[in-house]
Amino acid sequence: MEEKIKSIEAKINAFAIQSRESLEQFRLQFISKKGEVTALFDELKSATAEQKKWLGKALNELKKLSEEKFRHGQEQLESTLVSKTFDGDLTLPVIPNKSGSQHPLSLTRYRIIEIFERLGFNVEDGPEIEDDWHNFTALNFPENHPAREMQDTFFVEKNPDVLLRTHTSNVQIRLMKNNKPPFRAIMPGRVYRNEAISARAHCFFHQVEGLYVDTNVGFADLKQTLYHFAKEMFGKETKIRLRPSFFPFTEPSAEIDISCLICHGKGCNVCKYSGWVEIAGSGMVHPNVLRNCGIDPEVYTGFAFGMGIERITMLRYSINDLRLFSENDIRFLKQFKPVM
Ligand code: 2NL
Repeated sequence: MEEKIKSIEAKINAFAIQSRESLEQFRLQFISKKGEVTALFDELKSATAEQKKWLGKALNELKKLSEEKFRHGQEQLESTLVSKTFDGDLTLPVIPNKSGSQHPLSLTRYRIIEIFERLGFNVEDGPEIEDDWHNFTALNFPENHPAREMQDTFFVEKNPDVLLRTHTSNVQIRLMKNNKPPFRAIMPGRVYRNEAISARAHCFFHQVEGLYVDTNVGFADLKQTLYHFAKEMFGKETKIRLRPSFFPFTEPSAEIDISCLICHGKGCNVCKYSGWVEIAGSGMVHPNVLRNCGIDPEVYTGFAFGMGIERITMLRYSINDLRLFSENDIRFLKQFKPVM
């Protein structure tokens, strides 16, 4: 055993690491699972307790020697590669620059912004920590509405209530309250709801809301704007369907469905065999909401809508689990467009 250690030590010291190939050769011969140093550790098992004392120490030193030689060789190779690259040999391959990629939710957000900017919508931003008035009261939520409950909303403080916004409508309220119409804007941002995490729900997600307030804005404007959006986002063959709905802040209200991109109406898993997929909620801004923001509903009307960025991204890239968006698994993230 002592002889073996000496001979391997000599081999390590004599080994010349001059290239990537010899570095790998060194690793295989000494350090890898089947390497000579590793093999000695296996032999250690059959040594007597007395032998183990000094053998263990000698082997650990040998191991350290091989690893240090490997690391040193690696550093030398890298620095010669760098100095060669800058020493005038322009034919050497470049050292690859690992760039990251854009998050799929960002890619979708950018695309949504692009579509609405071309229709003259501004992008607005606001706080994620909000008071009760901007998140609920101004939006015509009744005092006892279930969304206000502790089970549905994250509270930062109670009485007076401070909470994590449950939608980005608070931005529209601030916009309308502090400015004069007309308004044409979209509000992308993160929102929070007290829900158990699963493939279909998360305690935070992303939304884009939109608002158009002016004289003579009607339901036809809402319909045409969202039809245009659907065609730009999902392809010009896309059809839309409006279904009656209810929100405290709009009247009338409608859910917006698009024709299923996967089966084109034939029926599939994604559309639950209906041929239609819900992408947004919408409606004409409730006169109470306009009044709450100091806007005369006899003069001005408007439409508003809200959509989930996760949902649109899942449809766009056929992603079937919401948790992928927040796990930061590099194998998922690097499938999307690289950062330029
Ligand atoms: C949905 C529904 C919607 C709005 C959001 C809104 C905001 C103001 C006034 C009126 Cl300040 N409406 N926002 C309107 C209709 C629907 O979102 O299902 N979102 C995922």
